[in-house]
Amino acid sequence: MKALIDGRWHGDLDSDPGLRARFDAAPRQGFRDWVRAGGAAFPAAAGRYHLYVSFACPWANRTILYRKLKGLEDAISMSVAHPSWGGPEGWRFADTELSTRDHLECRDTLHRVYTDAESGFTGRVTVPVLWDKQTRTIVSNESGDIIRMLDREFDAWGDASVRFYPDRLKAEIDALNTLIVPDVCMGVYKSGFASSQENYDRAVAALSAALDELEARLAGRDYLLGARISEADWHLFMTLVRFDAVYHPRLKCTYARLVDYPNLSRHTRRLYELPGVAEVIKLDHVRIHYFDDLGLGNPRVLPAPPARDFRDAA
Ligand SMILES: N[C@@H](CCC(=O)N[C@@H](CS)C(=O)NCC(=O)O)C(=O)O
Repeated sequence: MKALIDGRWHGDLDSDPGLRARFDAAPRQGFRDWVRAGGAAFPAAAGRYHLYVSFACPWANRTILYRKLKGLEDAISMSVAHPSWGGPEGWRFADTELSTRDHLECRDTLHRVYTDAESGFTGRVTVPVLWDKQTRTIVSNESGDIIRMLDREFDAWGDASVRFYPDRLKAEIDALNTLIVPDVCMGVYKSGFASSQENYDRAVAALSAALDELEARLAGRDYLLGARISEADWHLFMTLVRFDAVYHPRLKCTYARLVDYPNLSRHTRRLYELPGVAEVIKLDHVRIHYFDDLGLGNPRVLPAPPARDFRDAA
């Protein structure tokens, strides 16, 4: 694990059990402020906010996607970290084919962005980050909050007709998210990072039960709510578009592949083909990231066998 403790960067916490214990005991810090149209602390504005992202990360990728679909590329600037996170510095910025420099302050690592915002920060250094150029701080490092800000707070500069979390559908979307986020979006990580066979078996069972339920729900429907695309579709999409490339082979989600689910495959393809979407999905970044050193220290956890065996009819 890599993290900041009291503002000091540690590129390999697990090599020092004392430090790791200190980190585990420390209260977690994070940034959960909110940009609001007409707000006082962080008012929505064009040119004021900046995203630090990685195309490899599904959470950051959602913010990149919303920025694109809401037409906010001119209003909110963006720097892209290199997909290879496994080195001693974690997320890094540089002008390369796969990354950009930090356009704002030429910092070469994301951990410097965090300590510039909070010099004594303790916590993991994650993408995405929404940075406020005016107060030189991080507004939020929680993608679920950031996409909702982009969805409605920047309408003066973006496409107000695009809305993925409308008031009248919030309850239905929240109910779907309650299944999709913990069992699918997080489920692939719970599977891949499980440190015991028991935890792995539980994660992979919950994941496949959720996928079966969503497959059934999508029978005869274009999107999870019917004809209208919502936030829940994008949560699901960001995981499924990576599924066969990395989650199946690398995070031991081996029970079935996306292509084994006709409705989920159709749903993923339908979203992928919408204008603007394919441009922000970069499977080369995704593959580099997930086959990099992610600290998957569980070689003894045995992946599930495929659900479909050779006796199944073709
Ligand atoms: N709560 C965060 C989680 C983001 C997250 O886990 N990002 C991963 C990449 S997929 C990361 O930056 N991990 C680095 C680390 O944990 O040290 C969000 O949804 O925004």
